[in-house]
Amino acid sequence: MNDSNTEYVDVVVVGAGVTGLYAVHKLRGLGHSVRGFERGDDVGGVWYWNRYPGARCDVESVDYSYSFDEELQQEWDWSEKYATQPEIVRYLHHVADRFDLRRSYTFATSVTSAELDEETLRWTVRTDAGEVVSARFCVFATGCLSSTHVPNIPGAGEFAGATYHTGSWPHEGVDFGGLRVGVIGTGSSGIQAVPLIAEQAAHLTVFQRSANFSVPAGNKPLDDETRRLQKAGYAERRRLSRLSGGGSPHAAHPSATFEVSPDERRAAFEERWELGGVLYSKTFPDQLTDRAANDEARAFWEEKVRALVEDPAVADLLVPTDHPIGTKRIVTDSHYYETFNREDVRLVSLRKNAIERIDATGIVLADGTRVELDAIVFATGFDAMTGAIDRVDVRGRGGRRLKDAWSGGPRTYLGLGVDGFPNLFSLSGAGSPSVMANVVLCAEQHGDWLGDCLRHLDEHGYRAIEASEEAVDQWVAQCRDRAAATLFPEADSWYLGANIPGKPRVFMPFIGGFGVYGEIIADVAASGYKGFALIRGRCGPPQ
Ligand code: NA7
Repeated sequence: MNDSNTEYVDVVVVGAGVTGLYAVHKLRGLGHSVRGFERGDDVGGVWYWNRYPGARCDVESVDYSYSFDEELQQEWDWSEKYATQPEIVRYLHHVADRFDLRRSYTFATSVTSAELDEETLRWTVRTDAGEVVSARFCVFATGCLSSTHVPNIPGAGEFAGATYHTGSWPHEGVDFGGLRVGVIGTGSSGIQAVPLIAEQAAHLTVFQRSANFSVPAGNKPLDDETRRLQKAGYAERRRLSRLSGGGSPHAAHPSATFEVSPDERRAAFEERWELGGVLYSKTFPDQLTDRAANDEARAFWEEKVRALVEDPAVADLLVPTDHPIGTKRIVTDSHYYETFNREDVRLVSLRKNAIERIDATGIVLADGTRVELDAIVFATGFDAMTGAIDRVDVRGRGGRRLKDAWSGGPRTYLGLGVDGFPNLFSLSGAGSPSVMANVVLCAEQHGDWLGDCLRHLDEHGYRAIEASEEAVDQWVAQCRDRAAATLFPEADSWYLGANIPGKPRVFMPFIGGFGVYGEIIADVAASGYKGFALIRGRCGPPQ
């Protein structure tokens, strides 16, 4: 029955980040009616929320930009090698304006539930604003790092000062001038924020549970000539990126670590160090699979970092001992290590002296030391990959909740489909390479695949597509086995859900590389969508 309060569309897209925006553009361009919902009051996704000082992308700006439109690619000028959060938001606003994407979205509105009607195989999507939309396809582009994690520290509610989480930073900004600030967490967010907060605050205490590997970005302004060359070389740059492991044009050294002489090895590490940041994880192809090779990379890193830190005792604390280099994403920093040479910055290792509680005036450590604070910044990360989708009450066949289906870890086929949830797609999420690659190209890869898939369904008279249980089992096993062949499982990372107490320890991303993954999903499409059941019958809204 046609309910007058219900809007009927072909596709609902949840999320207006990099991935959702492209999906809306692509599917609209193919003639589908699309309704988008976004929790924030404008486009941007992760870049809308993560406005902390120092927030910056760790993929070079020339690569962290859409490739689908040559004019867009040529007209946009990035000002720095690594773009800041405000510049990325400006870029996404530009994209939204240029392709008139906002008209498809309702902002400041969260999707609360999505329920399958098993008879029509349509999805009824409800929002916190009371809207009800019936969609043939329900597409989650909810991001991998959008559900913030605040640890449960006793007494946190008693703190009289201000508290912030890097992942939901006040839009009006924060003035730390004259304040005693504590930052808890030394992942990407903490490491990026610390140097800037140190510049502002009267005193900064950094509370580090695990030391992290970070490599200076080597960030710099881009001049006109560099931009001209980058734009002229875009076609080749994108070609190489699409073949690559990480969605950028950089390839590892052609030889394995110990196939080259010590001098050559050192020169290769030096070159990668100069390239900057996360790219250091791929100097040699065996760096993340062979422990001895990894140790070589780690030793070079340690030498570099110890040279930046004046106090050897502080350097000792900053050198990770609990995981191989690169098995947590290497952070891309600007002056992080040098910040610990400041008189007004102190590093507290929580491994040596844990946080016992927070009270009205600060943080009390296990040895009884009290750190008096005016503000606490939680840089404590996210319920990654599954947190955002878990917030929505998604019910598939037999009323089964997605959350229950995923209670042992996310289960997808290709990161795209889920058995028991026909016509539901997850883009750039669990089971895909997005968190290990350049998410902008991942967004295009998934958006294009989805567009082709929907066209295939329509052209062949199918109303629905549903991953088989067997294909899902095999994909989950493939993601697990590919990770098991590397050093990644040795780190307690968010890739494994290890940062969230009680979360099942399952390796969630596809680690085989962006290019390899692209071949796999293209092959599935070319085969007529093997691993999926294609379901015949009438589609479109009920009469
Ligand atoms: P991350 O990388 O998950 O980092 C979170 C940090 O917070 C990390 O240092 C954690 O230590 C620390 N943490 C988490 N819980 C606690 C508690 N209970 N006590 C003390 N410290 C804690 O999140 P980010 O936001 O920095 O970065 C996320 C991604 O964004 C990053 O990987 C890039 O891809 C971009 P731990 O290491 O768990 O011991």
